[in-house]
Amino acid sequence: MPEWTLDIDPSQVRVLISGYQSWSEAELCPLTDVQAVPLMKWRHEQGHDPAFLPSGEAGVWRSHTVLALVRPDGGGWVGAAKDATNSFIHWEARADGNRVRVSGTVEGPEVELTWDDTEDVIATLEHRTAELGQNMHARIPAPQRVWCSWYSYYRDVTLDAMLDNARLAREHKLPFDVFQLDDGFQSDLGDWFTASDHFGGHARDLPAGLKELGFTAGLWLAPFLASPGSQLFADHPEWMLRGEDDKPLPVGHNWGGAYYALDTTHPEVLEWLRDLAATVRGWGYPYLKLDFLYGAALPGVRHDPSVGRAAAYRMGLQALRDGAGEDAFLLGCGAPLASSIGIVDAMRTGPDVAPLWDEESRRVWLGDATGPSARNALHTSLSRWYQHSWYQPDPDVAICRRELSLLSTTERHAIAAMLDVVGGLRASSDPIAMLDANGLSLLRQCLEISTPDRPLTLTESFGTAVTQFSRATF
Ligand code: 9PG
Repeated sequence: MPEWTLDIDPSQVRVLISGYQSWSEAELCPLTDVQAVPLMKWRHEQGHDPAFLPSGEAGVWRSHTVLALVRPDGGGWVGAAKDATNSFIHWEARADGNRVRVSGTVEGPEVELTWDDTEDVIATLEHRTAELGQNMHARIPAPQRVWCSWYSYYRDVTLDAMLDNARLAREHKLPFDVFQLDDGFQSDLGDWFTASDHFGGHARDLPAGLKELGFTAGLWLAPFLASPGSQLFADHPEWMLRGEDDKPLPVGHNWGGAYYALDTTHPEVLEWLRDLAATVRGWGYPYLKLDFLYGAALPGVRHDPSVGRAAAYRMGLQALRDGAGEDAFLLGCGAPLASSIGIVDAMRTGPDVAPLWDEESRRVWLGDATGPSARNALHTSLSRWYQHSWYQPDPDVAICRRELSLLSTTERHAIAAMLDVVGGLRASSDPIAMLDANGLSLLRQCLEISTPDRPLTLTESFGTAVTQFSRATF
């Protein structure tokens, strides 16, 4: 395990960490602070790597893939890795008296770690993460402008609501590329081919109508999950990732209870995943939002015990890519970040946006900043600006409506500004009928792709924006 001892007073240093998956916190904090760990243990898997949780000790910070220490003059140290294809990279920085100790550990096949002493942390982090992106053959297609059903209809989405919004978007000449149906169309988690009672049709009925209106059809799936009540689980209990007790491993709590994950080292599971992606592609969905992907990467007992969990994740993701086709647009979500480079086209880079600014009780008192809120989404996506060289970042939706929202005008504009700074995908979920003239004009602004969209070299002002949005200011 490579270790470094730095002769610097820990109180003079800030640490930039990146959490494990999309929803995990990324932040710039004083090294002497405490890295929060969710008090509710059932929240651990959903926002963290349970095998590498924050320690909860003051002055100890854990990060995935990259870690940076920043002095007040902007110089400092950057830890990164040359490859993350089949390995997880765990960094830890620890205040130790008048010094700081750093360690880097590789879980999986050995890969080369880099450790730079630099005058310019931002430039070095950009350089090292770009190198990682190149080594893993990052896919960085044109950014898409997406209407997504989740943040207004949630699980009650209907076929009619999708088509009504698409029609109105066309009438108002809103420049969306994709209309994406989210969670709620399917009968159960894992039972993607049968419709829910309320959807009012079948997911395969939607793409033709969208195409007529000039939009690409997008579909949400949580392809690695199965609920205990699903037909998928009843038919194939042997496909599940298991715990040491040989029972299917609960990998989170949502949809009213616990759910399981597929074991992506099982050849039949890989075949199922290829078939799933190919089938929905055949329905007319070339854009897929692949969610809750972390499930396949959790520690557990697998069909093929010789495959590490990072490699197991990658096999599952590759099967989806193979089924969807090279030209499909894949958006990762709830996904181990570096492990997805080269397979996904875009990645949700923060927790969900919500029509409220902050949920302080959960973030501060329960130690869980992975929950949905505009503040958590902004904060984390901004702290991951360098992931531009890994895929198109998706900082999640703008919220331009005034109805069904607790956001103030300033807060709505803060989200719009963040989307412009982060770049990548531009998305909205507002029912178009709810937007007045101001709402429509803000939405148009949010859908505008700035030129150049991706800051190839960071300007000073961008660095300042990241710093301003750091925890100290919030
Ligand atoms: C659909 C949603 C939307 C959304 C995704 C994801 O930790 N959690 O319990 C948790 C639940 C839902 C969630 C994220 C975390 O949202 O990010 O855009 O697709 O699923 O269910």
